[in-house]
Amino acid sequence: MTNFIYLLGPAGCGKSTLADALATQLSAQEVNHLVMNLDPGAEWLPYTPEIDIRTRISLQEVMRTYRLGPNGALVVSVDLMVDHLQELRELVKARGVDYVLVDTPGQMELFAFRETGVRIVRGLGERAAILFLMDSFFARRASDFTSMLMLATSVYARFALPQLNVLSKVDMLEPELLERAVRWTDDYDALVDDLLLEAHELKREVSMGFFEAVRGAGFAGRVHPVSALKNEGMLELFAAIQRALGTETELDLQREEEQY
Ligand SMILES: Nc1nc2c(ncn2[C@@H]2O[C@H](COP(=O)(O)OP(=O)(O)O)[C@@H](O)[C@H]2O)c(=O)[nH]1
Ligand SMILES: [Mg+2]
Repeated sequence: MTNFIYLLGPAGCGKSTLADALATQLSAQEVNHLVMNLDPGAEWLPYTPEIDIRTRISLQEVMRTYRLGPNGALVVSVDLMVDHLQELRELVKARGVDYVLVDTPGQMELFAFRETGVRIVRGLGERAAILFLMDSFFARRASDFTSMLMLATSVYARFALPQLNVLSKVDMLEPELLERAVRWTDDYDALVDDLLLEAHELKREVSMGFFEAVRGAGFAGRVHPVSALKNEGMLELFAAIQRALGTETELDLQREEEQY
């Protein structure tokens, strides 16, 4: 059965770059996969998608037809994707791959917070997981990090699928800050301690509210640090994906054991 892995996260958090790096990892492990681009507005991609929504929906054409600017046209383009669902499903089926890496629109709200996203995810196949990317830029301050966890939680609430939170671009983060961010998700007390140190009172209060919501939802778990640029953390991330989907094989388990 085909497993769909959706890469989701705010604009510029590194979805497309990670899709490329993860695809390289799967090739190295000889895992049968393909990459699908569902961003109709992508001007350039770091990989060549086997299935590409841009060959079916043209942003320029939508702008002309509906007399819209680029932002409005993007909203319409994403909504139009639903009409291509059947076709996408057949394309995937014909390829018979084990994994489909799905790159989603640069602006996550178009996909994550519109009905279209949920319909596409439900319609493509039931074996699916979400990678929610949090840019390392937001791991510099406990309040920013908590806001990202809140966003991750709201995505989780919408899709209700196995979800891994990925800390992207860790090559941009000093080792001690990376360690601290991972600790925040291992031990929420550490996160609360740092939240309480925030100078801005209103921010502190709002962040504590977010934190309670995140803890209440109870899914967030440990962040998975990666650098798509430096190809770091890919093996571990794929192992975590397999665990989340329950698709790990004996060989994978062996490989993981060798890692430690
Ligand atoms: N330093 C660093 N930059 C990255 C990494 N991944 C992506 N980027 C950069 O972040 C920017 C946005 O990446 P992109 O994959 O297009 O983000 P998307 O909008 O989420 O698809 C690009 O300039 C990438 O080169 C990474 O692991 N490390
Ligand atoms: Mg992208």
